[in-house]
Amino acid sequence: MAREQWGTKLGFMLAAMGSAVGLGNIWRFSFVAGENGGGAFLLLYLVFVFLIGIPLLLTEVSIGRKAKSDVIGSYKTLAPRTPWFMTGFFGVCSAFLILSFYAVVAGWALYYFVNYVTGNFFQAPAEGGFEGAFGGFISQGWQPLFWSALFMTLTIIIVFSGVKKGIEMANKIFMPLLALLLIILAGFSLSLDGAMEGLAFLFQPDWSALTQPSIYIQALGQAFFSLSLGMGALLTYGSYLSDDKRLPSAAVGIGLMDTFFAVISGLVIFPAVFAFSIDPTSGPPLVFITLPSIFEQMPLGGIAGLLFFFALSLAALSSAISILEVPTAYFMRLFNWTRKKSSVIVGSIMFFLGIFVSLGFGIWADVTPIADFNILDSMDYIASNIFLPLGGLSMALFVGWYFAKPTALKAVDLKDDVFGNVWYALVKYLVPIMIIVIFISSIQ
Ligand code: VAL
Repeated sequence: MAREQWGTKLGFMLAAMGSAVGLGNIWRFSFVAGENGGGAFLLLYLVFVFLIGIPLLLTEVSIGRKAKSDVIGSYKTLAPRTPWFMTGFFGVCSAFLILSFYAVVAGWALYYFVNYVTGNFFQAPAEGGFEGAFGGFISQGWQPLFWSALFMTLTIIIVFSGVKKGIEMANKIFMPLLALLLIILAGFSLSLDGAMEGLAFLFQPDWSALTQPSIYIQALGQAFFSLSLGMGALLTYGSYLSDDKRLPSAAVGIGLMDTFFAVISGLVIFPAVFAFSIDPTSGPPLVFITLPSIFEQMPLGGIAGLLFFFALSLAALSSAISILEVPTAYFMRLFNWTRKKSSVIVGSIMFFLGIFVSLGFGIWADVTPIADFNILDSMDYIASNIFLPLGGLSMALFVGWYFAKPTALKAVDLKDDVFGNVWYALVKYLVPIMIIVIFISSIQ
């Protein structure tokens, strides 16, 4: 069977941006930044995106394009009879962990969307406000599971239809819509009383936060998560790309777009967080409490909320399909399964794992696998802060040290000039050193 391919480079770009821009930029970025001091976190995050993220993004896509195989098969093709294929296992494991909780949170977004359709959330519930409404919803057994199942079903259907067309099209419309809505929301949020405090929180780094080792690993994990890096999604998407498409501009474009969405969501969330006296360290529920409070105050806020949660659900969907694609492609090759069989089995396993995540907000709220982290936070920590960076480290070592320099440069479409040499030096030396240092210091 001929390997599937993207129609055009634009198609690939849109799919890769669709993968990158998702709950990570809005939901995860806000609460991780909120928990890690705001400004100092943002600064570190930006440094990591540019020095580590974008160079590795280019690297990851190029490995897939060169090998034309799944995340494990690619390393086996490029480095036969060596242990480099283990790099791919980090990707597959991360994909399983991440989509399991991602689908739960995306289910929350769907639930919010529907509550805006019915008008339920136009106004805060008299008792407990949005905080109470959200807490009440996620702590139930069946309700959140239903929404998560619905989201996972949609994801599976798109992946097994093999139609990137549909999602390419949807992204073309909804990414600009999401961007537009975020810009309007940021404008509104900034006009609230007390907004300046939020701006200061986000843009005036409290330098003392930098003495905390955990902020480095958190910022690194966020850069990987948000760029869809190290989970094999970009590698797998790259494998559907023909050799004549140039990569460097695509990688920079994807990285910049993703960063734009993160910064603009910061501008929406933090002014409002301070204006409504919400605790910035509220963790994963943060945006689900803050956003409805903004919409409630805004003229035509109900409509804005409806559009926003619709666009957010779609952004989550275009990210989720890229994660599901990773093990789906791997099992298709490994067991000779059809696309349909592979995606249904993998997706169902992930949904099953997600049940634990969801119940971690209800009857298993006191289950804390790591430190005082609940089930979602624990899975997220292992995947985002450990597996993704380790996969990235291994990938950098592979291209920097296993490949000869001309091979590495050719793989990413760079020449032996300034750009080529900067990229090469980053991937060969700086990226591995930075990741190792951050790891060691975070363990201490
Ligand atoms: N990068 C996406 C996001 O930020 C997913 C694939 C993790 O939501």
